[in-house]
Amino acid sequence: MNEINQKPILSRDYSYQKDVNVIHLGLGAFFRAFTCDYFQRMNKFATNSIRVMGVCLRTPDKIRALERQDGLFTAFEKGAHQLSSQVFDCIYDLVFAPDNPHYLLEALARPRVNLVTLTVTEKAYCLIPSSRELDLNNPDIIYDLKHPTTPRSAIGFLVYGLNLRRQRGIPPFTCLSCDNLPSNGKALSNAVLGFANRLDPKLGEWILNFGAFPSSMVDRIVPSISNEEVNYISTLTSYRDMAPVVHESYSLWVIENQFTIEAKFDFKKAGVKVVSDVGLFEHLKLRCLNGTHSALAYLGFLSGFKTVFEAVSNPILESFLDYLWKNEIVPTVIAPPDFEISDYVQELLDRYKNPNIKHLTKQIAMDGSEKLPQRILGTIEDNLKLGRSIELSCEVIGAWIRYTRGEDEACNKFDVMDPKANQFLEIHNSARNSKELVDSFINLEDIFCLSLRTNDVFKSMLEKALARQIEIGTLKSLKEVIR
Ligand code: CS2
Repeated sequence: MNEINQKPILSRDYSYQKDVNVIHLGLGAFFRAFTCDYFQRMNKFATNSIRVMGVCLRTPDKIRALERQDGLFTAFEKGAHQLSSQVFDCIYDLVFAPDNPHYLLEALARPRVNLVTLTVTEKAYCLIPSSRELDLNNPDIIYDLKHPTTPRSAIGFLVYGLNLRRQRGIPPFTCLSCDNLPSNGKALSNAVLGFANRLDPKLGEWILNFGAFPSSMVDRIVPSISNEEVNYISTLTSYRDMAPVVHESYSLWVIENQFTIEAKFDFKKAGVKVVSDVGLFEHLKLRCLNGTHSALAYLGFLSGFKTVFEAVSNPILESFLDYLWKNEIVPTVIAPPDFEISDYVQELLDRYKNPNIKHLTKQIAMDGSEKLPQRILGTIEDNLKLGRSIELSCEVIGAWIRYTRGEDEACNKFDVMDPKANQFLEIHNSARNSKELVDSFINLEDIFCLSLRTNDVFKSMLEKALARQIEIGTLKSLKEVIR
């Protein structure tokens, strides 16, 4: 056994209570590095005011790791020039839902639990991306409608938990989405109400009348941690942590002031902006940050850059990003009150250039079919309506189409991580040229809304970008459009 494995693991030095008041679905790195950071700050003001039950719905690894260390974990903040760490202790109970769905459903029905937060990623909302309605053909939704005691999806658990509360005369909890979806509160209520109404329209009405689904904008770059980093962290600490997270220094959380009366947490004290309308913040962040993140992911990955830092260090990609922001993205967003967009964009570039954050382009490239509508396609739609340029955005969509083939420019093959990966492969196998590829892709109704599917300018611009990238390669193609 090496020295690291012999180290003690993290543990609490007292016997702690598992009487949680917040349930969080999705124990990924983002929740632990972002949401937990705010919960920790809140707990500094009122001791243990937030006690979280952490839930995983798909894989048990994180639960097992955190169970061994009593829910504690280390958060490493990596600024461009400094490092600091903290042990977070706001998670008090842990559940792998498939192991014990009954325990989770009963927890959701506990009167003390009045807030449920979610970081489950876009696809777990089971919505049709272009219409944002519940996808009744989604296999998990089909299954969950038939299995009230053993649901699989976040939506199924929320609705059956709410149903128990209604039957027992307990008011609903607030459902707070922390995922990167536009109007994520609305998206979540669409999914929950869509499911509840199928089950029992009276339940749907009760949730609509008494429930709350605030939208929120979440912003912090949290790359997935590598084994080397986990080992490195162990060398810095006196213990072995099996679930540490790394994150940048920046963070911003804006939440719509729309909670059930029972959920009285003081988010403001922790530095959260609580506002009446989060729309402008979401729009700005999804387009300026996530839009360019996806741009760097596809364009960078195809060109052989493994991380955002490597990609943005390439002068062509950096200039491309600058033009993309200035010419196509920023003109489509409106600044929230007291917010300077140019400062945000400048700061974004600095954040991408943080050499200590190793954010893999392949991580961001995942699930493009779910991400692109809100990140890039909305920008294209808005610019088309006003007759403005869409040339640069089309380079991004062109790169995404090439990425979905599962081969980079150096002919390295990779697995495309996307719910529609098989469909993409079929298209690539049958299309004979870039025109046919574009035709088939933009006819994917779940991704491209009607106005884009039927827009000739978009189609021809995309064909041009794709054909040029295939012919001369990504970076040369970008050089042509930023001249
Ligand atoms: C990223 C986001 O993985 C991705 O798709 O674009 O997770 C991004 O890092 C965060 O939204 C930053 O706030």
